[in-house]
Amino acid sequence: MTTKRTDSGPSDSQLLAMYERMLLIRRMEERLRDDNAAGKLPGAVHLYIGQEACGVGVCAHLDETDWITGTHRGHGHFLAKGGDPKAMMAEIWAKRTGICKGMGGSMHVADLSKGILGANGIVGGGLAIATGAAFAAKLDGKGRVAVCFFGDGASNQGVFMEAMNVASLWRLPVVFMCENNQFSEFTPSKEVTAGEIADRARAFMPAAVVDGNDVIAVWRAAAEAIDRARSGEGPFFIEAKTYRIRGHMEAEPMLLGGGKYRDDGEIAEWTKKCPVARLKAHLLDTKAATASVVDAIEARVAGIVDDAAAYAEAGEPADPEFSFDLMFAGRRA
Ligand SMILES: Cc1ncc(C[n+]2csc(CCOP(=O)(O)OP(=O)(O)O)c2C)c(N)n1
Repeated sequence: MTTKRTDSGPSDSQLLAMYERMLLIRRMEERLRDDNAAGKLPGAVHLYIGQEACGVGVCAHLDETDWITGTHRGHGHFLAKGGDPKAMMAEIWAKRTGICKGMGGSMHVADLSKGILGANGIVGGGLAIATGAAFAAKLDGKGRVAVCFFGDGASNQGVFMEAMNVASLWRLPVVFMCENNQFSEFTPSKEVTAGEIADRARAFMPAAVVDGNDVIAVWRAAAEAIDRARSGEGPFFIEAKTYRIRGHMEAEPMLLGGGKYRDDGEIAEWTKKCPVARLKAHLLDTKAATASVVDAIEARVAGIVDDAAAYAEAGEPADPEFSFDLMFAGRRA
C-alpha cells in the first residue's frame, strides 16, 4: 500500500486502500474486544480503537523494507504495516500458529520480514529501537526509514530525549510519531505532561501537530516527514492529537472497580469523531467511492476477520517449554 508524496494529497485509490486498512484494524479489534469479554483470550489486550488514522496514514508511505516500532497498543501498527491478520490473531490467542509462535502475545506482535520490529510492553521502548534501526538504515544507504509510534506517556521517559538527540545529531532517517490519545493508563495527560509535546521535539528537529482522527492530515504530514527522512535530511516529529475510545486495557472496569477517570460525555464526543466513519463519509461525499464499493470493502474485511478468528481458535496452544529453546540456543539439540 506504499504511496508516494504528492502535493495534491492521496488519490482516490489510496484513500480506498487506507479505508480498508483502517476498517480491518477496527473490525479485528472489535472481535478481540468480544473474545476478551467472553474470556477466550489468555492475556491483556490494549485496543487501538479510535486511533486507526495514525497508524494507517503513516504506514501508507512505507515499504516492507522500512522499519516500524509499535507500542503495547500495537495491533494497529502491525496491521497498518501489512502484518498478517491470521498470524496476529493466533499470537494473541497464544497459539503455536501465531506470528511469534504464541510466545509474545498481544504486546509483542512482530514480523521482521515486514519491517515490524514489534509492539513493546516497555513504555518508550520503541524510541531507542527505531533510532537504532534508522542508524542501520543510514549505514546501509538504501534509503530506508524507521518510524517510531509511541504515546504521550512515553514522551515523559528519559529515552525520548536521548533518542531525539542522537537522531538529530546524526541526521538519522527516523520519524517520531507521537499518538497523543490524552491518557497514560488512568491519568489524563494534562496532569503529568508539561507544555506541548511537539515543542520538546522542536529543540531537535522540525515538528508538525495534526488532527490524528483525520487520516488525510496524518497522510500529508507523514508524506513530508518520510520524504525528508528518505532523502537524507534527517528526523521529523509528528504529534497526532487523538483519543483512546476503549479503556487503557480491556480488563479496565475490573481494575477500577467502578471508579472513573473520565466522563462518559467526553467519550461520546470523541466517538462522534471516529476516524473510520469520517473517512467513509469523505469517500461518499466526494464520490471517491459508491456505497456498493464501500459495502464490498466491509464484506471483504468481515471475511478476513472471520478467517483470522477461526484460524486462531483452531491452532494448537503454545508450549510453554518452547520458551526455553528460544532463550538457550541448542537446549534441545
Ligand atoms: C517503562 C514502563 N513504565 C510503566 C509501564 C506501565 N504502563 C503501561 S502502559 C502505560 C501508559 C502509557 O501511556 P502512553 O505512552 O500515552 O500510551 P497509551 O497507553 O496512551 O497508548 C504505563 C505507565 C510500562 N509498561 N513500562
